[in-house]
Amino acid sequence: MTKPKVFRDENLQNEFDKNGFVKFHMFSKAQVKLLQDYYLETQSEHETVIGRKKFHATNDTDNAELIASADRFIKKIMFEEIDKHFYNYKTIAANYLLKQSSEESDLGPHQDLRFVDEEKYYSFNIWVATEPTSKENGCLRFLKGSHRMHDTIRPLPSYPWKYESVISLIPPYFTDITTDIGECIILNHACIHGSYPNLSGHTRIAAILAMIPKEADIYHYFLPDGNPENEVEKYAMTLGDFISLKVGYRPENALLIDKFKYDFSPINTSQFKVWINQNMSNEKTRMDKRYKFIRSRLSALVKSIGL
Ligand SMILES: O=C(O)CCC(=O)C(=O)O
Repeated sequence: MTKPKVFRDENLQNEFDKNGFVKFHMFSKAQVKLLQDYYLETQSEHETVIGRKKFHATNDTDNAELIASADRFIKKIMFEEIDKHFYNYKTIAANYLLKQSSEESDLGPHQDLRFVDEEKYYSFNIWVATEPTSKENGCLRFLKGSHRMHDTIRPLPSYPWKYESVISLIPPYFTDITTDIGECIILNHACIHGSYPNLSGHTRIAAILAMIPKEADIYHYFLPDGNPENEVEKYAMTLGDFISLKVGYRPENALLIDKFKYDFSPINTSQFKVWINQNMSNEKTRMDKRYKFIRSRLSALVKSIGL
């Protein structure tokens, strides 16, 4: 089934549909500076969580006033540009994402929460950093096309992740996406992605805005703890419900519209390898060549020292 389009530029839409992410220039230096200044003004309120998290978001603070005000500010700046690039969309919530300079700020392979019926729609983030990003300060990395691998429900507060069983096999197939000032990455929440640890010596700041196609309904999936049958609760959400949502708790005022048992069984290694072979021939060839190169260098080294 064809999913509704949201990009005005057909090439960007096609790349996003194929890979699960796309990068392009969207913001001016002045807009990026405003996003940075707002963060710096609210830094101490954001950093109340850094004792326990080196990668953190505005939402993690549980400070309803800060969450609402950051949401308004990021949207104000992003709305100056969004309609030039997108149509037929609606927005969910905006947040800052902060990577403290620490080995512990690494973000391993994951998918984001699910907000819509993904058989018909998709949800995505506009992600923009306030400085150029690279491997050194924690740029994003993607498993190209992985949003099309399997249907997955990704509820809160936690769930058995379908790809946990193959998580260590994923990073070699990641594609790193660096960005310049003003470039944004549009990422499908179902695409497997991660980011490097930030080792730059200062905090990497990014702002995100979550969006969905206009006709999609917004849901929140909740998997209560101590629930061996994995019965998922599905809530119809308003934007206000998201702003007041406390991580780990049911939404307070949203309507429960469905309860269903879901099969969270993990993918196995051979299924993953089949998918990689079918979908990532370029990356696989690159890895095979690298492996052969390293093997030949090692054997030359062994010969040269007469072992
Ligand atoms: O900002 C990052 O380093 C990671 C972003 C991310 O995982 C996300 O937006 O879902």
